[in-house]
Amino acid sequence: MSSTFLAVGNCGLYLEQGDITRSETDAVVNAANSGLRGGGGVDGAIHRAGGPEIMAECRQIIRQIGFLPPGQAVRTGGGRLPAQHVIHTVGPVWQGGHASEAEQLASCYRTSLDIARTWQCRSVAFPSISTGVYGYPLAQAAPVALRAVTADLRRQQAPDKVIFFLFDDRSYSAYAQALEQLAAETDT
Ligand code: AR6
Repeated sequence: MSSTFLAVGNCGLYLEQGDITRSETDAVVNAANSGLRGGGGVDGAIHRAGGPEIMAECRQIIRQIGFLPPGQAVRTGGGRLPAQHVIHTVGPVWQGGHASEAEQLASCYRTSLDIARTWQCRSVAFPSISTGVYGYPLAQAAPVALRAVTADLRRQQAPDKVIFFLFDDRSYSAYAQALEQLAAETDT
């Protein structure tokens, strides 16, 4: 287990390798689909670990809003997860990079952090949104994700702690490299 850290004002951004369902942050973010139907990857893991209450709330939300567009986010309770809140966001499906994928991906992180602040979360865990089933290349997604979060933390100075839970070595390395690059730019 290795970890990496960047201070952003009074807030801290951390990279950890591991399973987000074990995160003890106030909120965890789910890489969902527009129907909030559950699925594979991190979405499947969150629903399995959190139990049926989360899906029941998702169904209720979809009855109200129809579908959740890419870049947007909604909140449910955490069910049996250690986290009290799950923030479900829909990443873009990679289509080659010219279909506003980067803007939509950045928006996932910003809108999720907005919701976390609304619920007074002091700590939030993110997965690497869109880089699994949705096919967003890791080397391109990592800097978009880290820049979106650091810019937002710099403006808002909350939540205190944001952790990226990277599931595998490849994801962890891509984010560690992107964070190093960002830290170097911030220093200069
Ligand atoms: N903890 C942290 N990260 C995880 C975990 C976990 N337990 N499990 C997988 N990952 P994906 P997407 C990583 O496919 O690309 C679903 O079916 C995974 O290794 O979960 O946004 C939804 O229902 C990868 O690095 O999300 C949607 O239909 C990252 O999480 C669709 O997939 C994201 O991979 C969303 O696709």
